[in-house]
Amino acid sequence: MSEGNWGHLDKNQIQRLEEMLIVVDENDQVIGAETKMNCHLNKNIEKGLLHRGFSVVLFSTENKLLLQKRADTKYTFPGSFSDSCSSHPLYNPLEMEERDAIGVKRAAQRRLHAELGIPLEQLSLDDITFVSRMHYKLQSDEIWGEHEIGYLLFVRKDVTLMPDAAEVKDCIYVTKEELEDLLKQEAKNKVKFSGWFHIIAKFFLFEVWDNLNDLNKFLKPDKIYRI
Ligand code: DMA
Ligand code: MN
Repeated sequence: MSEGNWGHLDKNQIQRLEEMLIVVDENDQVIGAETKMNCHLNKNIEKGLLHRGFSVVLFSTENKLLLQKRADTKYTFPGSFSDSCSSHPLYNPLEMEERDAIGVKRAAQRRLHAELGIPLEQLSLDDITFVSRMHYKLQSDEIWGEHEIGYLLFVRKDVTLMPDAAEVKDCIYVTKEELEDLLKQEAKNKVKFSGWFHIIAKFFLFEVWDNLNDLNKFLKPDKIYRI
């Protein structure tokens, strides 16, 4: 594999490629398990391999959105701004429990703690709202990509942050106007955003932002948006 696509990964990221993820069909039914590495190789995605993931959009009580800038060592979209925290539930009974998306919420709580250092006692499973699911396919580079049923999760809480530099390069809270500004800067190649953040921004984020006190109309747990 060429340096640019593989050589930027550090030991932590290489080791995490061994995690076992949940392989699903297009209706999000579990059909097996596969390593994180195999799930994210374009050559397997081209054959249809699909897995379960999640993205958390966390808003402060002042209505600012928490963005993270991914570490330069991430396998996909290194150095890019993204939602507050995205990752994958693992292939184990606790994170596969489907009632009220509780397994995915457990995975989100685990990663919000690991990546952003949010203390577990500050963020309970009840603080996490499952909004809906999106099915999308994205290329990061020639080698790596995403093909997921992604659970969109919403949190509105003031939390303490202590980001892990091995995962997160920077964390910022933005207003809607500041995010619009950053997205304009991307057009000038000054900053980058992850591919899935663009999907979330286009289909949910700005509308959700205008309705932070009443999310009910967005809650569609049985629907899978095909993007
Ligand atoms: C991937 O996030 C998940 C989605 C929803 C695109 P990530 O690459 O940060 O995941 P991980 O924590 O497994 O590296
Ligand atoms: Mn993924």
